[in-house]
Amino acid sequence: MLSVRPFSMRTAGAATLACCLLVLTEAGADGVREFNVVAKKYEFTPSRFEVMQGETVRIVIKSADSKHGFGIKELDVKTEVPKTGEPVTLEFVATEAGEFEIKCTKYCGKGHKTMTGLLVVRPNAGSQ
Ligand SMILES: [Cu+2]
Repeated sequence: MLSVRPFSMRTAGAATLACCLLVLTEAGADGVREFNVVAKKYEFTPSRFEVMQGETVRIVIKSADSKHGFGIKELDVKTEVPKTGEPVTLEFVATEAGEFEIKCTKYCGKGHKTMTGLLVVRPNAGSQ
């Protein structure tokens, strides 16, 4: 069950949220937290990513329409997402706890500026 998308719907209610928190306790079998993301005018789906500090995060992202970008400035993470729909994989370690804004880094039209997401890195209990 590695391809479960724990944070798929932005309309998630309380029940779904409780379920998500359970999922959050299990990283993938290889210790990597993987998310499959679709970029589409003008949103990322899912758009919110929650990981634990110290985890390796793998984002596999593809576009459903035009060229997009996926960037987290504070973490020096940036990639282009081609319009062909070819998935792009990026991987980084969430060394710092906090909330980091995700932005589309390629101009993709009128709503480009609103094409954002959020990476939430929860602190490890022992690290504070
Ligand atoms: Cu854009």
